[in-house]
Amino acid sequence: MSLQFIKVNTQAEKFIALIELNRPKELNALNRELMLEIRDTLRLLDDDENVRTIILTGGEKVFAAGADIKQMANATAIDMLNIDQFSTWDQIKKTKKPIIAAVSGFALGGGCELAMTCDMIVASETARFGQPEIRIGTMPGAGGTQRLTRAVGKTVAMEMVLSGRFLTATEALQYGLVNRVVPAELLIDEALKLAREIAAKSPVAVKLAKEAVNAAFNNTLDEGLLFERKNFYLTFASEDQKEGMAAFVEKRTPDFKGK
Ligand code: DAK
Repeated sequence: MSLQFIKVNTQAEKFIALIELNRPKELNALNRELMLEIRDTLRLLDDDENVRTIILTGGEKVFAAGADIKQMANATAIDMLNIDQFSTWDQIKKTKKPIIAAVSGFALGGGCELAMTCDMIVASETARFGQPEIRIGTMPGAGGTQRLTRAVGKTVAMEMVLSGRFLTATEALQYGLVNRVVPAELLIDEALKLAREIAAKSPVAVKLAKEAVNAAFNNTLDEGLLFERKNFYLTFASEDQKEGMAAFVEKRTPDFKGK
């Protein structure tokens, strides 16, 4: 697959794939073509048994400055409906393997939403998170009123969405939007460290556990607990569960195969 707006590296480290947004002059503005490249790449990586964890990153100055305003500026509501960009975003959400966003600089609008669609966020000290759509006469359209509110709570989300105020990395950490904040030069190392930790676990259990955590957002507690229980039972159908528990008993490191 030839890629124009992103770079993909599956060789940097065993079991880890790195996707880098690559539209630096436009501050990684998320045009439709870039989003399609992300969608298609994630589909491929999700099917690739040599990949267990995915890192999504941007540049040092900017993770992504949002959807491409120039591409959207003259669109009608019906254009937006027909283009149906949501199906592209839905594919990101459907990815079974964990995705870590490594964010440096601006993550704004669709950029913030893209980071929040990932499963975890490692941020550099320079990261800035915002939903500034209100400044250009619109509002978030890809989760900025929903995922952000669940992450940081109503009052902070309301301020960000209605005033366009950005959060610093420290604030994002304080409000629970990101997992950790590190110096910019350590961002990828830190994301790799987290990815490595996850990639060393059973890929079967990781997928089932990710699904169960996500179920907490869409279900009542009882439904979520039932979903969790079924996935827990399912791990006992895997060789990895036998290997993991045998390794514990034998006091050795488990060798998970994803079977
Ligand atoms: N789109 C297009 N071009 C952008 C851009 C963007 N979002 N952000 C920056 N650029 C371009 C600038 O126009 C400029 O291009 P040239 O003038 O050089 O041709 C170049 O990148 C450098 O930008 P600046 O000169 O502005 O750089 P500064 O360092 O001065 O400022 C900034 C950086 C990030 C603060 C500023 O560029 C900025 O405010 N950018 C816009 C941020 C923003 O409003 N983002 C929200 C966009 S709306 C949906 C999914 C998602 C969305 C909607 C629907 N569906 C699934 C349907 C999301 C919507 C949005 O994100």
